[in-house]
Amino acid sequence: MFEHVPAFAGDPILSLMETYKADPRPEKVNLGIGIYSDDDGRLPVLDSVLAAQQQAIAQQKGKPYLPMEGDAQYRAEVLRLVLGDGHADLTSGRVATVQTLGSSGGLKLGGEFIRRWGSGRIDVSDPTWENHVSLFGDVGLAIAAYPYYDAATQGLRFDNLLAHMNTLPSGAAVLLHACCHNPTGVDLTPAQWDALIATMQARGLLPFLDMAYLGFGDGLDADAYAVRALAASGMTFFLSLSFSKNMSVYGERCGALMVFCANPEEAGRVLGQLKFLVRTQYSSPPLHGGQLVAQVLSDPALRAQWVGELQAMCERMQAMRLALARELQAIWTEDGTQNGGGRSIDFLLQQKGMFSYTGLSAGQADRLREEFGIYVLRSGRLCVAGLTTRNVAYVARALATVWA
Ligand code: PLP
Ligand code: TYF
Repeated sequence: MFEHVPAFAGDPILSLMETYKADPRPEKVNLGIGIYSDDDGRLPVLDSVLAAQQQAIAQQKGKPYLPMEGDAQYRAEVLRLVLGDGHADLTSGRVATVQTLGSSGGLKLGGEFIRRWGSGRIDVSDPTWENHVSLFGDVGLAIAAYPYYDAATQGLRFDNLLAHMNTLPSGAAVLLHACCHNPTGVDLTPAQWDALIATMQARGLLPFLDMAYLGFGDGLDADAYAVRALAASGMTFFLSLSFSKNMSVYGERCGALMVFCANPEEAGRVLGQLKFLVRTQYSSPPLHGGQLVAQVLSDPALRAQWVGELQAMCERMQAMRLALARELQAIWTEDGTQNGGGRSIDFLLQQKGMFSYTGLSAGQADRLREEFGIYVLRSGRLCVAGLTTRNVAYVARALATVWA
């Protein structure tokens, strides 16, 4: 019956993870997938999340279905997190919020809404997270790329980006990474966000923010700059949020889709259509993870504990960026090539979030994997959160070798 079904080629990132798992070499290092591990190479359960879990078990209230749109407290808390206490849009009623299965779920739901009720087109950054293209393409949106990363300067092609916005038809959606751009780690400055928002507003575009790394850049408030600036502009926009990384709850599938509408009446209709999409796909989100997130965010003591743990994760990633840069410098000093023959590693310290976009070619990434058991994406994306005090010197040595 299914002779005609083609084989799935596999997701490039998840397939690399499988290859890593099957690799028998004890010295192997996983810098492919975007997962934070501690200095012992383990995936942490945050103490704040564990405390919330213990409370949830102690107060066991049964396992009812959640509403289609998710838990009310969870939805209120995610909005308070991204907007900050006291923000007018916490009570304006113009935001339609749905608890989703991670940001992946929020992107898919938002993408489907845009196909049905929006322009049917979305532009994504060049480059972007590979799954943006698969996911929006599968929904049936027309996808194009806007200029973003400049390999020559390891910075942003901001003028080209703005110029591209001015070519888009009114209503076109634009996927933007709210902070800690995946894969490049190159973000807009607040002034650039302001200019971009003004351009998108003048053009009548629909911004769609993807926020998978809130708190992994410059802190919770600074990382929310784009959301708050868009909210202040009064524009209609989408925001898909993830707690996978910043609460280390990957498999719990905790996210949210927020649609900032023109007014409460419109938000009510948008929420209704989102609920229809949810009802016809999975009916309601899972209970457990969202309970933990809502508890951490609403209990002041747990929230403070979480903020501290988030900061510690950031400090560890920063320390690993620095350690890798120092190890490379030491190797290059020792072999007399001075900066690896003019190769700048400033990017290691400048790029934000979990990833470093190294400039490694696909062939060099293959060599790292084959010769050293070091797994990075073939785009050259390296997850700094997989570096540890134990493996960083080994990784530096391997990088220097494939770069030589
Ligand atoms: N968006 C971006 C840019 C990501 O990097 C990721 C995860 O790596 C996601 C969305 C999806 O994360 P999740 O579905 O776990 O929330
Ligand atoms: O490393 C990345 O960019 C992601 C990670 O269900 C990921 O692709 C893996 C599984 C998943 C969501 C995101």
